[in-house]
Amino acid sequence: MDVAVLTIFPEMFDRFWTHGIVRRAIEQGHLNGSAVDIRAFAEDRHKVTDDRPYGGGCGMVMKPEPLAKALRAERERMPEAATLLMTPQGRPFSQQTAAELAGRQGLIFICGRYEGVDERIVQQFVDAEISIGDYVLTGGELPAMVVVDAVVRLIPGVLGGLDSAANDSFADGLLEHAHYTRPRDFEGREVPDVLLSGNHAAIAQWRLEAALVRTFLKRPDLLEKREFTAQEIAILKKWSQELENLIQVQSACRPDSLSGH
Ligand code: 9D3
Repeated sequence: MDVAVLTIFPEMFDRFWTHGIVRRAIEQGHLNGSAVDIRAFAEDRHKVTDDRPYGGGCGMVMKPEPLAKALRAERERMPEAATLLMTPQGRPFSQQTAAELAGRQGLIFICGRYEGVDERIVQQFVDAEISIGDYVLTGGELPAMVVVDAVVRLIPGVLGGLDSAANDSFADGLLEHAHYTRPRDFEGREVPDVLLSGNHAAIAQWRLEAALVRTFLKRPDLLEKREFTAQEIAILKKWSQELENLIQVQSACRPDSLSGH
């Protein structure tokens, strides 16, 4: 996949391309990433990329001409690419959006700064507007890194068998179970016995239960959107039965349990 990020701060990406999975994807030829300096496409002596808004008001707007020049250059280099504008007004980014973008041959990101980009750039060039969430940042560079990071690991071949994207918790709508490594006893806290049992069926069952209970406690909204498997329904029924039993035992032990309350 070809990725070009149009920005007035290309140096922000220098460390991004050279670490972890992103770096490996580049080394293995799955990703060709570059940050393009919008300022290099400004034609005036001072390389100006912003200007005052028509109609007045505070703040500045990104000028259309340097952006259009940069976009045309990148589109010529990668004609199949989708052009994405990072903006607080965009569609909320999700794992599903990441999966859609991972199927593209190329992506061109426009990182806004100041109050935003001239609207005619949006009309003429942009295929989709993306936000990474409802909070205010100072520009689109970190959001573009977030999107590239989430997309790159979904490109076939980028993740080995070790941590396959198919096993992602968000791919099946549950949070992940807790993880443990050595030592078995860390400052008095022990690893659950079942994980040391070597019983793979029991371990798989524990992991599913742990994922379900964690999702129920931390992100109940994820369960509402989701279709349970038969195995999960069996687990939920078992909990329901255990809670019923607990209530029965409790009420049977109360001093007034024979008085009909
Ligand atoms: C003072 C300016 N704002 C009025 C509330 C508008 C505004 C413009 C530009 C606010 C933030 C920004 C810079 N942010 C981004 O470019 C951005 C962003 C974000 O702030 N939050 C979540 N996702 C994104 S994607 C791009």
